Parts: sequence; C-alpha cells; structure tokens
Amino acid sequence: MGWMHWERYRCITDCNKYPDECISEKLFKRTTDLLVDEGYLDAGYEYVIIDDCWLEKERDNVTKRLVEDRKRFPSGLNALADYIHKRGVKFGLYQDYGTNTCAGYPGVINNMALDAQTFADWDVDYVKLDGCYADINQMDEGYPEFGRLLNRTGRPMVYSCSWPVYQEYEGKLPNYEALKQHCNLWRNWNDIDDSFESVAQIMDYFSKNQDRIQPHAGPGHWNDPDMLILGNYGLSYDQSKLQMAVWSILAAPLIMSNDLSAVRPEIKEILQNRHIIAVDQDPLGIQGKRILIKNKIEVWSRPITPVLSNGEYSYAVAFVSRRADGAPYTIKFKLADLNLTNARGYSVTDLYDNNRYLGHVKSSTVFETRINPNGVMFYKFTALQNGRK
Ligand code: A2G
Repeated sequence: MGWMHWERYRCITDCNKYPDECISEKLFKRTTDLLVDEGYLDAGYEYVIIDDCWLEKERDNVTKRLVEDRKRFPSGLNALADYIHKRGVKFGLYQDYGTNTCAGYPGVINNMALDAQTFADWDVDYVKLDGCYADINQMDEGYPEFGRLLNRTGRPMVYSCSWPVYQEYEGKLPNYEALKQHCNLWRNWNDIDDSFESVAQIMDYFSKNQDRIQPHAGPGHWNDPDMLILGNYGLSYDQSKLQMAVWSILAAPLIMSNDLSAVRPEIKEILQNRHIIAVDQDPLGIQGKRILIKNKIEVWSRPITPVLSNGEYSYAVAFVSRRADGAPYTIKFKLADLNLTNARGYSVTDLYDNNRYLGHVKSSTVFETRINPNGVMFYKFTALQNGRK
C-alpha cells in the first residue's frame, strides 16, 4: 500500500508555472508529510513512489550513472530518501526496462547492473520497472535478470513489473508462473485515467480474464489493476466506494494517486476504511472474482479469514451496480447462488457502515440489498461454526 504520482501528476516538469504540482522533491516531501499527518501511514499506506519524469535526459558522462533532474531534485535522491525514511515511510522509484522510459528519459537496458546498484545506493525500497521502448520477446529474460541484479545488491526492494501488459498488447500470453517467481506485483492491463469509464474497463478486463490471472495472486506476488484514483476529479462518492471495494476484492496493491491535501473528508474516510483495508490485506491472499451478473448488478466475491476448521471460508461480497437509471436498485439473491453454502450460516456485516452487524443468514436465505447507480454495497459474510452469532 502506498502512493504514486503518475495518475494525478503525470509528467508535469514546469515548476515555474506549476510549483505545487511539478515532479520535484517538494512534491514528495509534502506528500510524505501528509501521508503521515493525515493518518494514511497508520492505515497501512507505507510507500511513497516516484513515477516517470524524475531523471535528467542524459546519464552522467563519466560514471554513466542515472542522474536525478538537478533543478527539480536539488538535494539529490539520497537526501529525499532520508527525509522519507525519517518519517517512517518507504521510498519507491520508477525505471524502464527498455532504452527509454515511456516519457523519454534514459532506461536501464544497457546498464542494468549499474542501475540496480544505484537504486540500492539511493536507499530505494520499491522499484517499478516499466516496459516502453523494449522488445517484448526479451522481457522473459530481462525482467528476471533485473530482479536478480536487485537481489544481488543485498538491499530488499519490492519489484513491480510492467512486463505482462506489454506482452498482452502485442498478443503474446504472459507467463504468469514466471511473473510469480520473479516479481512481487505486476501490471496486467491499461493505465488508469481519471474517470469511471477507466475504472470500469479495468474491472471488465480483470473479470473477463479472471480464470487465467486470478490463480497466480498470493502473498508476495500480486496482480495490479493500477492506482486508486479516489480524491481526484473523476469519480463520484459512490464510484469512489466502488473502486475501493472492487480493488480490495481483487487483492490489489492499494496505491493512491491523488493530491493528499485536497482529498475531501468523506473520500479520506473511504481510503482509510480499516474494515475494507483488512479485506484487501487479508492474510490468505486469495484474489476474488466476479461470480455473477444479474440485471446489471455484478457480484464480486473473495474468500477471506476466518476459515473454519472444516475448511469453510468467510467471504467479502461486493454488489456492484453498473446501472445508471436513477433510483437505487433493489435486488435479491438466494445466498446459495452466491456460493455461500456453509451449513451453519454466516454473520453478515456492512463494511461501509463501520462493519455493523446485520444478522445471521444461511444458504437458503434470500438476501436483499439496494445499490445506488454506479455504486456498491459491500458486506462481510463471516462463516459460523456453531450457528450462533
Ligand atoms: O508509463 C507507463 O504508461 C506506465 N504503465 C504508467 O504506469 C506510467 O508509469 C507511465 C509513465 O510514463 C505501465 O507500467 C503498464
């Protein structure tokens, strides 16, 4: 969990015109302070990650090392890493496997050992390795190689790979077993933009391809549907709840991209909802799926703890409305149809209502819910051992 600049701040490099938004040490210091002071770190968001556009256009002439933009990072990345670490936050940095980053800055391909060492020297804790300007056929070797070089530095760094999405784009099926072995998380699909359409098409990709990608997620190796865009311009309150719920069903890395000084209180409450974060971070690490669609209501379900001694799971279940026809929509489901078949039933709580207890249900129960347009209702069904609540 953490924060990354790309979706909200893109490649703003003009600090004269946009002093508060340009990709600069000032932005990352301010964000680190807000992450801590506004309670996000306590809620679990622990990485501040610099995305593209932090580099000089050329490597150092003599050492060939990467150089941070001298105007925008005048104190250097070591000093920035220190600042971030002193506040108890971890430090992430972007690079690209190819000749150039997507925005045209130098990539690692011909200097992989040197760059891995430079990242370690800068006290980096998290590396995002993008895949622009690269040969997708070299990636199956190259991404594992860069991972080995990172490991060889002796500094533990989370390794985020954009390897599969570039292969998908060119019609090559990614090798998910290799991803699982070599990367801690990986980007499967499109970059997220600031709109509900963008959130929805990512959800559609993840559900349509779930049988292929879901089995490969687990502790230490995750599918990544891209950043949380809550707190920006594009999502309504209900759509914000929806993204947070679906991302936690997907066991997604929760990486916000927003202006933390501008997040409205009701949106901050969603981002810091500890019941939903607990679903996302559930120790079983099983990614959920979209299990049913009825009348444009999608049911997304994820097995979570507690697990009974006979192996029955508890579940987080999100009822996601893809309807836009005005009034909240009432719908009923027999719980057996949602694979909620534990003999003794479940206790149901409402995750967006402070985990309020709603009652005891069984597989024969007809469960009724009412969902706002483009909204979500999100429940936890805790499996019961003995039929009492
Ligand atoms: O480059 C790519 O589009 C990245 N996408 C995006 O997340 C961002 O880093 C951007 C910066 O130029 C992937 O990594 C799939």
